[in-house]
Amino acid sequence: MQSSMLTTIGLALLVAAMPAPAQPVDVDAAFAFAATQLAATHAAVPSGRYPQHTESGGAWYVPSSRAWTCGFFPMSLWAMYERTGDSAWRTMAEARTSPIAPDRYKTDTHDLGFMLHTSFGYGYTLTGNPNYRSVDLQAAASLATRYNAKVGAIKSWDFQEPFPVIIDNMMNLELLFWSAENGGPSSHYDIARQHAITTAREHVRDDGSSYHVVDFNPTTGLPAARPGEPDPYRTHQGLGDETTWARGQAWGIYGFTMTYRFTDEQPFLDTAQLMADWYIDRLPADSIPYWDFDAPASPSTPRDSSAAAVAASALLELAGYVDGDDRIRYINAAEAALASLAGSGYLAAGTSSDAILLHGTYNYNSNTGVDAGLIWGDAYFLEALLRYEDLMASLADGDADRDRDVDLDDFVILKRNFGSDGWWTEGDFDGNGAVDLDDFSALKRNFGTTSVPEPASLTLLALGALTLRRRR
Ligand SMILES: [Ca+2]
Ligand SMILES: [Ca+2]
Repeated sequence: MQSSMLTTIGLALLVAAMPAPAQPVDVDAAFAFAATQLAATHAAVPSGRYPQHTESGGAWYVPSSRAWTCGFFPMSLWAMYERTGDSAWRTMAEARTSPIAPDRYKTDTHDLGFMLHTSFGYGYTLTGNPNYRSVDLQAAASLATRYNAKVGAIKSWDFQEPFPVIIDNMMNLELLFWSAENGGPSSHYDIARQHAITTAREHVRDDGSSYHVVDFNPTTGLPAARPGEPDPYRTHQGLGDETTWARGQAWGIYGFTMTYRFTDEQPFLDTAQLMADWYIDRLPADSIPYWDFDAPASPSTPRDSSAAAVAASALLELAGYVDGDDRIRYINAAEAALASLAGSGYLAAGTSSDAILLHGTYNYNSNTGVDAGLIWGDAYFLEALLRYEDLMASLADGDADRDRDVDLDDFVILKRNFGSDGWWTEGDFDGNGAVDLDDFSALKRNFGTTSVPEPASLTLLALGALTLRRRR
């Protein structure tokens, strides 16, 4: 009787002593919540309507498929299909993709990548459906009609004439690069590349921050103030002409990283890193930017969680193109943002919001979707989570700092945390929540896969192993 009571107390103590999940981002929980929200949205929103931003009370505002945001709901559904392979998600994604098809002939917007490459393009990647490819190629052809060779850029908007180019436009280049590789004309590659060159030159400031809008004279091709504006370098959705609108900065990081993916040209990588470093250095403690980097840092200033989601996804791709401390910095920054987004402060779980994420800012200046759920924030959050899972799965056991080498730096990390609770970046490579001898064995097995072998380190490792044994 007494002994069984002791056992019960012992078990209770054991349970109480169990550490909270040590991993910074609970990817499974985030996807489980996303599944609930997306299925509910699919059930509630009529065919041909698309969630864009949440209104007061948390319900989606649902414009038609003519809205620039129509591609992000199918993108979210395709992301669920990519992760699960569940045909139910594919059926939902297909149902939300097909009504967008007529938009492939639109030539009055630069947003064709946002509308069709997220839906038809992503669907083509996952299913190989040849009709999807045809639709996406036509969208690329329509987008290319907006290119002006004098300016060296695609015209972004048909309002605010004569020729505005916005940093967001970088995102739509992926459609053109993809087209050139998938049966479209090679000129699509040249157009996208030249647009990126022009944007790097005109929109990105020397310190890595960015202008939202630059106006051009379509005849001379030079930056020129439009009627009623003092300067061609200005903002539309930001706080001021000389400030940095948070989402614009995120679109830029993503756009130049993606452009490097297709071109392999160092200046695009340099631009992506310049913008990324500027962004990371100026984030608040929770890694979610205020809607504009020059907005006052105060509890009442709206954040833009969607900028954080876009940037996190971009930083995870960028980390794949660099080494050493740069790679570690980008992974850590993306992870910190995802930890906040997937945490109780930003995930909409337990609220009345129809979205996955809270606290986005669509357009502060027009008071549209301020402190709201934003469908593109949700979509890029899921993309970032998928990239984060891929990254973690790609690491060799022992690579605690995630720089692709298993070397002395990793051993020092493991040694510091040996015998403690932890997760990967503390040295828990087998995921049992403890940094222990099994993890040390895994590190030892892969030790020296470093590209620059350090002869002395193996001796140090042996010494370290002795220390570890003594501590046990
Ligand atoms: Ca390492
Ligand atoms: Ca372990």
